Amino acid sequence: MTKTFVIIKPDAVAGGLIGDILARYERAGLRVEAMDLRTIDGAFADRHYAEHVERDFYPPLREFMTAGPLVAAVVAGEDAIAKVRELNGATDPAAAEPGTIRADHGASVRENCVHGSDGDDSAAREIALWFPGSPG
Ligand code: 3AN
Repeated sequence: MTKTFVIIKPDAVAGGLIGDILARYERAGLRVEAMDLRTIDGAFADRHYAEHVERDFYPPLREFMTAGPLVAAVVAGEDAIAKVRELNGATDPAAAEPGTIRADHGASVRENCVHGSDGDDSAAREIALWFPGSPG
């Protein structure tokens, strides 16, 4: 049993895709353990994307991620980290496998609907950042 951290990004929330995306995770046998609709500020985005803050693509990503509400969630199950990343698809929706969330709904590398932790360490770090006080 593992846990991962998921964001349903502002583009997907605005597009009415919360239910579709959560249904895909649940149909894969995963379960939502914590979930919150919230709008984050730039300082919080900088903490989540600490490894990207110096990158050229970061300022517009920061703008996008703070522009409206997103859904933050802890998703749990067997191989949760890998399963979520498989369901999400490649970062670039144009390169994502057919049937993945990003292939079906993503508009661009930036506006790609979802985030999923990329490993055990990032999952633990992100769960602690977004849901402090949760058992992790
Ligand atoms: P993933 O979310 O697929 O693990 P990361 O961690 O490499 O991808 O990138 C984090 C986020 O940064 C991506 N989800 C995407 O929104 C954005 N991003 C990554 N690379 C680029 C890029 N070259 N141009 C624009 N946005 C990018």
